Amino acid sequence: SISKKYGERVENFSNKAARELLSLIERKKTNLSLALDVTTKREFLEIADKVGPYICLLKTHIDILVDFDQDLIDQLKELRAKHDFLIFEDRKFADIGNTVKYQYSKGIYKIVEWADITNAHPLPGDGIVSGLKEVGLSLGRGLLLLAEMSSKGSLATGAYTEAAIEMARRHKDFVIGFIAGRKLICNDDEDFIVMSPGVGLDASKDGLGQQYKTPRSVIFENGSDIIIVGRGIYGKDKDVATEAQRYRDAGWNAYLERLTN
Ligand code: UP6
Repeated sequence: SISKKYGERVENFSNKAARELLSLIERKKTNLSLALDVTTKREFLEIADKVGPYICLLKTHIDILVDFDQDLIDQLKELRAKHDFLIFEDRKFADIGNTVKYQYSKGIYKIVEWADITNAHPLPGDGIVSGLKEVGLSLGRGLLLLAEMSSKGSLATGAYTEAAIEMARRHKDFVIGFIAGRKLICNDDEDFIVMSPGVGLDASKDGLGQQYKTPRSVIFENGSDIIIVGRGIYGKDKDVATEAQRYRDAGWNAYLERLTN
C-alpha cells in the first residue's frame, strides 16, 4: 500500500469507518488529524471550526473537557458534517472485554454513539477487541490498536508490537489499523491504516516525555498514513488556521513524494 493512493485502498477494507476515512482523505486531500486537547467547550468548538477545513479526522480526549454536555456532542456532529471530517475518540481502552464494552457504550460519554473510530491497547489480549466489536461493528465503527507509542521509554516495542499486528489480523472486520510511528506491514496483500502521533515542526520534545518527528519523516520516510498533530497547531501564540494549513501541506506533500518515489 506504500505506493498506492488513499482512494485506491478503499476496496481493501470491509469496515465502514475505514472506507469512509480513505475516501475522505482522497477527496479532501489531507492526511492531517487534529489532536484537540483543550479543556473547555468554548475553545474546543472554536478550534474545531477553524481547523475543520484542513483535516480528515478530529481526535478527541472527551474526558478532559471540564464542561462536557450533550450539546457539545451535538455541535461536534454539526461541525463534522459542515467540514467533512471523521471523529476519533482517543480513549485508549485497556481493560477486559466485558468492561470496555460498557466504557465504550455507556456512562456519560457514550463514545460509540458519536466516534467513528476509537483505539485500544492490545495489553489485555483479544477479549478487548471482541468486547468493543460487540457494540461497535454493527454501527460501522472502526478500531485502532496501539502497536507503538511516541513517548520516551515506551514499552510497546519488539514482541509487543508484533503481537499487536497478529491481534489485528485476527479481527480484520473491526481493527482498521494502528497507532504507530511507521508502516508496520510491508506486504501488498494486507492493508492497515497507520496513524502517527508525536508530530511537530517546531519542537523535538515536550517536558513530559513526548517526542516529535516531522510530517515528512513520518509519512515519506516511515510510510505512515496519517499525521496526528496537537500543540503544534494550537500552542501558545499560534494562528490555528495558518498552522493547520502548514501541517496539511507538509503531510500531503510528503505523501505525494512517496507516491512518486
Ligand atoms: N498520543 C501520543 N502518543 C501516542 C499515542 N497518543 O502523543 O503514542 C496522543 C496524545 C495527544 C496527541 O494523547 O492527544 O497524541 C499528541 O499531542 P501533541 O501533538 O500536542 O503532543
